[in-house]
Amino acid sequence: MQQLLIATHNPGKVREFAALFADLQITLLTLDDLGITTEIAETGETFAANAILKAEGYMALSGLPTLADDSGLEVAALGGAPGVHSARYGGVKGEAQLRYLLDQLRDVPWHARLARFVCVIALARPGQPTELAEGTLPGVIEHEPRGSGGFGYDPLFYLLDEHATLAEISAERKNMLSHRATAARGAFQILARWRREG
Ligand code: ITT
Repeated sequence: MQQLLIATHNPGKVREFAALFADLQITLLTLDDLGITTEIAETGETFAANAILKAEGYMALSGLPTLADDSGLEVAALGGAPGVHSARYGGVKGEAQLRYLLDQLRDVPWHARLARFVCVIALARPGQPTELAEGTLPGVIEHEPRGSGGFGYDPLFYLLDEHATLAEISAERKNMLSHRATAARGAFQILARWRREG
């Protein structure tokens, strides 16, 4: 196996995967590189179901071994929301989405703001069963956004061990400890085996 399609429209994820797979001697291609503009609907109710839908859907379109992830934020005080709906939570994007989440947690004190990021990576290749790797990262939802690194909910996600939000630590540090990094380490092992198999 020489090439792997990283099937995401999120440039933040492309950057993180490129760094996480830098040591793997495989050429990483993006949907943009292949001119694929099709959107595969994420209709699953779990991260795994959506990751599989995307990996198998984009593999069918490209004919290439394909990696897709589904990831999101689960907030305990919101019963696990936004979960698989993280990307479109509140029907808004960017800063407005952070404000929307803060509004939902307006009266929730520090000790009850427990949350976690979840990432499930699906790896699909033609004619073989799709394989999965998972990672999670626990944290606490801040009262105000802090930091400018990362993407999505990072400025609100406070890490107790780092005394900082995910948007305040370096990209290198995020890529050591994030939910996506843990899942990517599992995916790395799967891809190394695929390479050995040819
Ligand atoms: P693709 O489906 O094209 O990969 P997406 O952004 O829609 O891109 P997801 O469906 O996996 O990706 O939605 C994940 C959302 O969860 C993402 O848009 C962020 O809002 C949030 N999220 C996931 N990982 C994150 C991270 O590391 N830091 C901050 N927010 C994250």
